[in-house]
Amino acid sequence: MTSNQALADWVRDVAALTQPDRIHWCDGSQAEYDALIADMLQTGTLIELDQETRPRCYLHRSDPSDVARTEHLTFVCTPERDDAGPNNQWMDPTEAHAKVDALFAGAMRGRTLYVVPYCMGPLDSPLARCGVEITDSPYVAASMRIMTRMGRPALERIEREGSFVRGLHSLGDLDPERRFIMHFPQELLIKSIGSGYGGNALLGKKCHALRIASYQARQEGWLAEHMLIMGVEDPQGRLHYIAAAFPSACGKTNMAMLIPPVEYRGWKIHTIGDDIAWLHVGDDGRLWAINPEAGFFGVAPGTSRHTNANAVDMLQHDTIFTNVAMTADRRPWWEGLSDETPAFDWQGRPYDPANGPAAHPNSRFTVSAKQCPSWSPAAELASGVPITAIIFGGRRASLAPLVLEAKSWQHGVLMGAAMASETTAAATGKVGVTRRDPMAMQPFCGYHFGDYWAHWLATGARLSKAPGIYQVNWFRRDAQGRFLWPGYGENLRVLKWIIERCQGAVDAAHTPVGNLPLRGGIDLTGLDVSHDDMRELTHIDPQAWLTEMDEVAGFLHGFGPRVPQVLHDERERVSHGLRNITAG
Ligand code: SAT
Ligand code: MN
Repeated sequence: MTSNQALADWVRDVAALTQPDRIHWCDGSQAEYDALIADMLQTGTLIELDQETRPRCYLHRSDPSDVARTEHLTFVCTPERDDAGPNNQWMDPTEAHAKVDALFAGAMRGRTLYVVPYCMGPLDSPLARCGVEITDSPYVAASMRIMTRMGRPALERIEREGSFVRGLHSLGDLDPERRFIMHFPQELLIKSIGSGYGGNALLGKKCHALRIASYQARQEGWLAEHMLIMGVEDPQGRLHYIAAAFPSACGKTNMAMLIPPVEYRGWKIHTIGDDIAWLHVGDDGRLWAINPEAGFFGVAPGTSRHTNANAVDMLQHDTIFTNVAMTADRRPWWEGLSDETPAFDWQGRPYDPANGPAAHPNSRFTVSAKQCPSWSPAAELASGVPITAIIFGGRRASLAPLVLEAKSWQHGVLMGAAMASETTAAATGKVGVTRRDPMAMQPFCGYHFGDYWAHWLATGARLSKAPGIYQVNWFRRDAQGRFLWPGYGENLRVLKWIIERCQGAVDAAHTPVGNLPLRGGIDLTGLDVSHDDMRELTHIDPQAWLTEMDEVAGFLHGFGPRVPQVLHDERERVSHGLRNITAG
């Protein structure tokens, strides 16, 4: 099956523990994918959508208790508790292995064990890394073919290089009481049981490409981040690549494939990735990024011709939908798509508004990135793409302005560390609660945040041409709860300002919390945003920010002595400046 003895031994040992009926080594071929689909249609794991209008589109309905990431069941298991940090749930590795291995024992009886070799990043890229996921879920095996470079070529690279991240996954009995997502960074190992949901089960994604990779990246001198990557081409044909971090379900997919407003003729968006960026310091002193993924696992609700026409186009064929609703003629449907009324909700019940939304708020589509009309072949470049600007964003009804520019790399790291956002349906738990989510990595950083911020600072010090760092907020509301900014394609107006700032082409208003657009700095041509709203969006309230900075101080101190002093100093600089304003 493989010339890699470690892999062969591991598969043998796992099979001895889990007792599958069959073992299948995935080659990643179309025939294999078709067979997986046929099998799932037969067992009811997939439902066929209307093949006439939606060729090769299928619907998967997950267990109703298994619809989002379960952060409270996710652990980082390092020998030293402090290495996982207060930002992770920790379990002693020996205890964690014993606990999950007991659940894995016999878990695959009656099922097929799929060996899924995959590569995160272009197959020929030195920045890419390989992994092997063992799973008993054909839905996971098929989804991994969409989301990663899966199959033979990945196995060949593993056989050449010898190293790979191991991920063991079983649906188990889907009981939330027996669900664990365990990470063993030192062993480059993941064990996940009891969930078939994307972020818990497609182990190449959050488990490998963020939690394990962030740990590996620190050791090897790079960064694994929860960021989209997009190219913005201006009418002069100049291409500027942007990496932007937002928490789950805050619009990364929409932004990555943004459609320029009509006034922006000549501007073009090049989509590289919508969720994860691996960032490396290049020999030229610039920061270079690859998207380790090959597909999108995007949030369906709210996606429409108006908000994201590129996504609607790419979802017309060859897509697996999870937990969306269905119309009477078997087309996928979700809230915000159209004013039609669906026939069936996400659980397959006849649609009744009394049961809540028709599509689950965290319902998803899984689709190859190449199907996106704005997908860029630069996503396949072994070198990655050079980054002009880094953006941190959150969902905040108040306080945070539309855009803010960091004064330096250190200040930008503080900005990222201090990010806060309202929680979304992407994780189980209450929605709409504002929580700190540093660099949008709260659920995904595989080690202590104090060490992580120190690593960010050290990375910046190696960049002679560091990207500018910005903070954005598309979700600001007025006292009545109305959004002040239209968002979606109009966000290009903010990106234009950011690019102009990076080129030194426009001035800004300097404040202690960062630099803001001057009046007229954000182009509003053709846009229905009043000057009062724009002032509100590009203005900071020093008193409220002083309170915010006090909270940030407390938050940083909560991470103890591993937090770099530079961050405390930077925070004090901001607070001091704000005190001068409020006193004056
Ligand atoms: O479920 S995933 O973790 O893959 C998506 C997300 O929450 O960002
Ligand atoms: Mn994400």
